[in-house]
Amino acid sequence: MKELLKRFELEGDIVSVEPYGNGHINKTFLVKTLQKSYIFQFVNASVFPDVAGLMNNIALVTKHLQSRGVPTLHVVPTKDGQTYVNVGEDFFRGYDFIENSVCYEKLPNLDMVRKAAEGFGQFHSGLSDIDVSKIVDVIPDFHNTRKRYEAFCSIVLANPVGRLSECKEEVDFLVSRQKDYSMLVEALDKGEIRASVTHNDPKINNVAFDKKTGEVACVLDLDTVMGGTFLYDFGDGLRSLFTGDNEDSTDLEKLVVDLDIYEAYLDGYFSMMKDSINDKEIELLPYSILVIAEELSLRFLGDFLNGDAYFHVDYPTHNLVRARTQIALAKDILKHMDELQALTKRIVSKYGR
Ligand code: ADP
Ligand code: GN1
Ligand code: MG
Repeated sequence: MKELLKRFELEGDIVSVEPYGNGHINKTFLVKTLQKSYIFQFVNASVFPDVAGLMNNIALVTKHLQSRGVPTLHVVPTKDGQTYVNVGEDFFRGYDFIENSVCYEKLPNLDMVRKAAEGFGQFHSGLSDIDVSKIVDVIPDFHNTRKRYEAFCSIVLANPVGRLSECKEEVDFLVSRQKDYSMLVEALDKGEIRASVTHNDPKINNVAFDKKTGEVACVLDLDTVMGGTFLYDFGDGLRSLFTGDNEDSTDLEKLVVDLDIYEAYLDGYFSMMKDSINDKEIELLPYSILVIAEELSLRFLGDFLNGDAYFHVDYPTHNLVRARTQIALAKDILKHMDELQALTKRIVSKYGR
């Protein structure tokens, strides 16, 4: 790793390199020199084959956000002016560490929930006038839930590693919810909801907070930024807040929809985006959490059935456990849907909608 790091423009001599964070795709390291800290990552090229397109997206997005006064990541250039180096099949790139920042798996209070939502609102409004035609689809159909379902069905039918018998009940549930999978995709195709440049992986641990002030320092993890609907981001932010630090837990009783978190998140997001959300989008806000929880269930269970080819796993049933968590959450969202809808109406009416 020290040899690789020598190829980047770093300030000062390296004093330490240690593993950092707990993402499911990249391998992340905190690199410290005498002067500064950096985040370096091996990015999985089988997940992100178009490295040049991905890094170009990040360059465009960070430049655009800076020009709009929105704090964002800074890529560390290599000594020959590139944004990454190839390492075997994968690639390696770095960012300045956001100084005095901290990321949470679970937010300590509702005020920070609201702030995280404002941060995503600011991120979306900062990107609202970026030239979409220049942004590459790094993972085509990443949030096309209908296509995710088709891929899932193919894996179920093929049962390539013989695990189907371990998850019949979960498969039946996901098949029974088929009508949900077209909800957002169809509205987007029909133009009922707007297409825009979105984050696509807005888990709560992808928001850096300032350690001292508790304010949002910046939105991280920009690999999946591409065209879509903000509704998948809205739903995924809440999904990750509801699962909290339990995405890998077997304690499904803890997985409940928290209406206070929903209220704080929606209020924070709406306060930033109230003038650019249409009526159909408002109607779909609570459903977006259901759809993303189901989509992620399809992805985790599909990966389990496919022999864990995509997500990093620590033990053989890890993806099954993750799928069960998302299914439990989807069921709880269904149970609370009327309350979520009523709450949505109440909150948006505060803003004259
Ligand atoms: P992954 O795609 O694997 O989730 P991330 O880019 O989200 O990778 O990085 C993993 C973790 O590293 C984040 O959750 C965050 O805690 C930390 N991190 C990433 N980039 C930075 C940065 N520039 N400054 C501070 N912390 C960071
Ligand atoms: C992955 O890399 P990470 O952990 O931020 C995944 C997301 C999932 C998430 C579930 C590129 O995100 O789509 O929602 O796991 N990222 C990719 O925890 O597939
Ligand atoms: Mg991340």
